[in-house]
Amino acid sequence: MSDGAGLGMENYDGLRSFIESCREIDECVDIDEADWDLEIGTLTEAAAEKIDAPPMLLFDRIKGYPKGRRVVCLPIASPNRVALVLGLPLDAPKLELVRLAARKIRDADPIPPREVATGPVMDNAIAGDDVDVLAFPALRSHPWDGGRYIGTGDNLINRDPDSGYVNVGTYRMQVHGPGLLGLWMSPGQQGRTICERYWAKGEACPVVATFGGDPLMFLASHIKFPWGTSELDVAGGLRGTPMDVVKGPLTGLPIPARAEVAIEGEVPPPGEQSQDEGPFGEWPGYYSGGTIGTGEKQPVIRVKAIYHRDDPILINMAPLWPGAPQDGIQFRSGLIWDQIEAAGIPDVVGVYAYHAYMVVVAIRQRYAGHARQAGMAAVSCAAAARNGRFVVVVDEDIDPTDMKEVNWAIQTRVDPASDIEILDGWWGTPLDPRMPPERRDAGDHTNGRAIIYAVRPYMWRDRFPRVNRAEPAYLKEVMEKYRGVLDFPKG
Ligand SMILES: Cc1cc2nc3c(=O)[nH]c(=O)nc-3n(C[C@H](O)[C@H](O)[C@H](O)COP(=O)(O)O)c2cc1C
Ligand SMILES: [Mn+2]
Repeated sequence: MSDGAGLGMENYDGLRSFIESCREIDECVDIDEADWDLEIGTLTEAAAEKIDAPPMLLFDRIKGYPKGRRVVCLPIASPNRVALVLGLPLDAPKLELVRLAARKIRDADPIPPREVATGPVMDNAIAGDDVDVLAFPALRSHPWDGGRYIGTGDNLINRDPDSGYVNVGTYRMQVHGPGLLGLWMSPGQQGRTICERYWAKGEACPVVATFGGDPLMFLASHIKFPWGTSELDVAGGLRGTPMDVVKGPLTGLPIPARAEVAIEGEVPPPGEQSQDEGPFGEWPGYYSGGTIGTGEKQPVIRVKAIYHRDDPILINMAPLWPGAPQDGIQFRSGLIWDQIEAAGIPDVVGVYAYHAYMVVVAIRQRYAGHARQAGMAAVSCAAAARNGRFVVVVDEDIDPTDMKEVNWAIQTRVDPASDIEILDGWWGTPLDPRMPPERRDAGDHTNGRAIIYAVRPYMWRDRFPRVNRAEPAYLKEVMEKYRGVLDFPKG
C-alpha cells in the first residue's frame, strides 16, 4: 500500500495539486472540445455508470469557450481519489477506507483559517456591469434541467449574525442571468438558517460562493457538522494547516485564497426577490424543484463581484442517478458505523450506506436479538435517520459494500413473513420521489422504513447450509496463477 499523502504541504495548490496527484496515479483523463450543453453531463453519467472506479474527467476548450476555462467532473468518484484527498492509504479495501475516513473526520482537531493579504483567486476581479457568470462554462447536465447550473460542487459561505461563526455548505445554484443565481437550500440547512436570520430583520444576507477549489473544502462542505462548527476549520484540521483566506472586499467574508472562481453577493429576503428554480436532476434519480416540487419560488443570489484564477477550473458535481455513483465511498457509512457502536451494539463488522435509501449493517451475531438491536440502531442513529427507506442486517461473511453479496443474502436468508419489519412516520425530505403529494403539501416530510434481517436465524445458525463458494485464499491463488490468461481485476 502506498500512502495517499501525496498532497504534500510544500507548494500545495488546492485543486491543482489534487489533479496532479490524480495524474500520478493515472486517474485523470483530459477531454477537449465537448459541449457544456448535455454532452459533458451525459459522458460523465456514462463513465460513472459503466466504469468501475472511473477516472476524473478534465474538460478544456469547451464549446463556445476559450482554452483554459475548464470543468472537472467525477473528482472523487474512485476510492483512491477519496484516499488522496484525506491523506489515507491507497488501494485499501473499500470498507477499511470507510472506517479510516470516518475516524479521520471525527478525530481531526479544527484549525481556524489564516487571513492573507491576497491569493491566486484575486488575480482577476470583475465587478459592476461586467459581471457575467456565463463567462465560465456552467453546464446543463440533464435533459429536463430548467437551465444551466454553475453551482453543483460549490461552497456557499455566510456568517451567522448572532454568533459570528462562518458556515460553508454545498447548495445547488442555477444561472438565472449574468448577475443572478438561484439557490436551493433544503429546509433546516445551516446556510439557510443564517440567511433567515438576516431576512427576519428585513436585510439581505451577504454571501461568498466558490465554484472549484481545495477538494477538502468540498468534502467538508457537504458533510453535516453540528451548528457552530465552521467547515473552514474542519478543512484546515483535516489538512493539518490553516486554510488561507482573503477578506472579501465587499462582504468581509473569507474567500479561500486558492479557490478557482469566487463570487461576492447577497441573498435578499424572498419577499423582496425570489424566482422559480429547477427542475434539476437530483441524487435519488429523479428531477426535483420547479413545478414538480412545491412550486414555491426560491431565494436568489445577487452577484456583485467575481474573482478568478487564470485558466480557472469549475468543479461539477451535478447529481446522477444512483446507478452512476460519483463518490468513491459514501462518507455517511463510517458515521453510521461509529454511531451504531456508540449505542453499544457489539461486533459490528461493517456498514455501508447506498444512494439513495439503503443502509447495510454487517454483524457477527453473538446472541438472539442482536440483529434486531443493530437494525433498530441503524434506523434511528443521527447519520442515517433523515433519509431512509431500507436497513438490511447481514452476517459477517457478507461484504456490505458489495451489492451482489447483499442481494444474495436477502434472497436466501430472509423469510419475508417473519424477517421484514415495517415502521412508519420516520424523518424524510421533500426530495423523496415517493413522498405523497398531500404529505408534501402539508409539510409532513415523513415516510416508512423496512428493516430486512438477512441473517442466518440465530437459533439454528449451525444447521444453516454451508455456502457454495471457493475458499478465499485458494480463490486468490488460482486467480494469480491465471491472471495472464484471464483479465482479472486488481485486489
Ligand atoms: C453534490 C452535492 C449537492 C448538494 N446540493 C444541495 C442542495 O442543492 N441543497 C441542499 O440543501 N443541500 C445540498 N447538498 C447537501 C448539503 O451540502 C449538505 O447537507 C451539507 O451538510 C449542508 O451544509 P450545512 O450542514 O452547513 O447546512 C448537496 C450535497 C452534495 C454532495
Ligand atoms: Mn455547516
